[in-house]
Amino acid sequence: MIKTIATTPYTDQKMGTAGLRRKSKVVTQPNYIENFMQSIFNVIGELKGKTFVVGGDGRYYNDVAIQKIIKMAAANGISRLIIGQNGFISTPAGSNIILKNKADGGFILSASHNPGGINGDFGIKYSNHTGGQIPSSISDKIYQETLKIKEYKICDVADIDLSKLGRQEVCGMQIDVIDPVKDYVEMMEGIFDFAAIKALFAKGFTMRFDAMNAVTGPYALKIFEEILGAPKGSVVNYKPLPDFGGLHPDPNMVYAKELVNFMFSDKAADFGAANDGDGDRNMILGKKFFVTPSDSLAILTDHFNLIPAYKNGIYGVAKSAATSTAVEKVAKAHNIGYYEVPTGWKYFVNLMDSKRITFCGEESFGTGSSHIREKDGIWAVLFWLNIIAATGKSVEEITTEFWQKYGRSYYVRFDFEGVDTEVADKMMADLEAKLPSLAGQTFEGFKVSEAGAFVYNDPVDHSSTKNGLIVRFTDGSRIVYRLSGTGSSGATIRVYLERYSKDDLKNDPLKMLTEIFKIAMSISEIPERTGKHQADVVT
Ligand code: G16
Repeated sequence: MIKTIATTPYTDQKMGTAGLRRKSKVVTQPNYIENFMQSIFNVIGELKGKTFVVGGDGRYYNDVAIQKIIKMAAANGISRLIIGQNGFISTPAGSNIILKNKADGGFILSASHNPGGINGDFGIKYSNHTGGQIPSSISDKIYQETLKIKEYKICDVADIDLSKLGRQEVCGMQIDVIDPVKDYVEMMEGIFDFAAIKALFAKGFTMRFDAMNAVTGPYALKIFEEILGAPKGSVVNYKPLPDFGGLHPDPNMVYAKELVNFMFSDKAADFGAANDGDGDRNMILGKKFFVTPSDSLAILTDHFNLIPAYKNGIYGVAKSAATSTAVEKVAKAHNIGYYEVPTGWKYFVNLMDSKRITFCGEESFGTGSSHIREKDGIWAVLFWLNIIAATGKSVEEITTEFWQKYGRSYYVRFDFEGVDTEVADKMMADLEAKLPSLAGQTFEGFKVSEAGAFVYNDPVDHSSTKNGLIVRFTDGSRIVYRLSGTGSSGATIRVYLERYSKDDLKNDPLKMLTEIFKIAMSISEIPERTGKHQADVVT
């Protein structure tokens, strides 16, 4: 039943910040998935005896791609697949399943926060035995393989029924269809004080969790409503849909509009949160109050001792370079390790495995800990609920007290989308060449202390990665420029701005960053080069 099929390479199968992400219409071309998967299998080499986890966020084409992966895995000699019921597994739950079962890796079919559907995006995140996504050294090898692929192997059988839990066999390979929620819930119960959070809801505390018609709906219903007793109706948009019901499942102030409007209305709940398509991103809101992801990481870290799993101490904390420096001050105060890495959760994996860090987070609405090797949306929400339960304070009070203690890092990200790739690359190259000469110069009253490329030297595997450009000012303000690695067409230029204030705590971030924004535009020449005088998305 095993067939070898001839194929020709696609030249666009290079992975980005987190796996392969392309338009659905690209991925559905003949042999596109087959070429990519066979290239991965070829690079892994010996597959006999190996176990992989397979699932996805339920977006369009997940069902078709999962069947292809099962049949190819069997034909290539993989011994066992662990698959989420009906093909569903969130990214954080997938990482846990890999670690718990000591699997050799896994495939989560998702384009994360990108829209789904035939006109949306599709993607594949590939993790190894660490439970985290593969390092660039491996994804580079896979890309090289995709350029010379000539054939793939597939088992010629009917589609496999993934609706029933339990064991079955396909072409000599064992398949275990599992409940994707159960292990994840157990893990969360082992980390947080569920009794305290339950008592909080019993006292009348209200929340709204927006699953954005994506994968976290079943997880959130089970945890927040069923187990913790949040009022029925607290979890909204909980049914995963192939096109996310037309939503753009990116939990930020722009795309989680429905939740934001509710939380900024007079009917607001005490607490609001949203997750993205595959459940690894989170947004935290209080009543008429937004917590930036950078502040959220710093606040969670500052309160580690309130959480049962962390109360005996944490190793350290890491953030991506583009994330604000708020957490650096917390790390100093608690005298714990502090690391700055390139954008991409995979860069945290070595730090977690070597016990250098326990927490990590990014400006892109990602927070997590070493309980798994991916960021974890529901974990972040439970962490906040646990802090609220333990302190009896609101989201706004917790955040304001944090600013009073450490000062406030005003932070805003500006995205310039759909830029011509050549224009964006040239802009970054020219800027990199120009930056060192800016040191010592003053713009709009801000003096540049140093400027140049961000280079990360991994302390564990000693690899070196260049990611983005940073301009630092003498007062602690910063501008970071990067090209996004998660888009599916064209280039997105991200400009991240930060300004620190010790005592001006209740100002408007955009107002505080007016001058820095002007400087960022003038030194990069983004308006002149792209024709865009305003960012497409501001978060
Ligand atoms: C992925 C990565 C994150 C990264 C984000 C944005 O998240 O795992 O580490 O911060 O992309 O990357 P970029 O700025 O290159 O678009 P996700 O949630 O999309 O998998």
